[in-house]
Amino acid sequence: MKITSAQFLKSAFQETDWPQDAKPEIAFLGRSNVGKSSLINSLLGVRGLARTSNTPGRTQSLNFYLINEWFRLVDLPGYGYARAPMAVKAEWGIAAENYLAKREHLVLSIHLVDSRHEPSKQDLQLHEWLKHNQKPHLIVATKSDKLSNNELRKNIGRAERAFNSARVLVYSATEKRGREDVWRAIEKSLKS
Ligand SMILES: Nc1nc2c(ncn2[C@@H]2O[C@H](COP(=O)(O)OP(=O)(O)OP(=O)(O)O)[C@@H](O)[C@H]2O)c(=O)[nH]1
Ligand SMILES: [Mg+2]
Repeated sequence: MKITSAQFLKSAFQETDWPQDAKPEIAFLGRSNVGKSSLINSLLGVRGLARTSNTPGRTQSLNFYLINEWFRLVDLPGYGYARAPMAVKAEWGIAAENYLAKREHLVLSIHLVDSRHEPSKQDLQLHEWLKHNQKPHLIVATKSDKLSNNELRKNIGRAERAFNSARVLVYSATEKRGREDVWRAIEKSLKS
């Protein structure tokens, strides 16, 4: 994919703020701090378009990015940040679930998991939900640069088993590893 334009459109805190036209959307989801915003930036080849931080739970709203005036990337709030207040936790969940359940022109959900850790209960639940609701999805294991080849192979195998043999794609935002694979999946979803 050749990126000719990439722009931040808006942060949506509620459904009425979602963009209204029917451009196709690709959503990025996964636990807080897993690397959603970093993956978006590395895909686009820009720094700082999607805000990243060392403070988990930074992305609390749905953030929409318009690419090539054609489709949108959507950075969803992360789940599973243990130290968030209950009310905030509930709100994150509702905003993201509502979007996933309702958005008609959502063509692909990219589910990020940390390559270093075993998939959490919430990771498995989300995967089951996507499958059950027949949402086209892709599992991507982030931060692969933090592991040795051996550890990586072991952990990817473990994740694939946990996700019932679904393919888990290896990614690193810092090394741009996996970038072509993710773009290929996005392009395919835009064509179908
Ligand atoms: N080494 C390495 N660090 C990464 C990678 N991806 C993300 N990080 C780091 O992980 C931290 C969290 O990344 P973010 O992209 O902000 O994560 P997020 O999922 O958007 O987090 P929330 O918005 O809080 O849900 C940052 O310090 C990133 O620099 C990667 O592929 N390799
Ligand atoms: Mg983020």
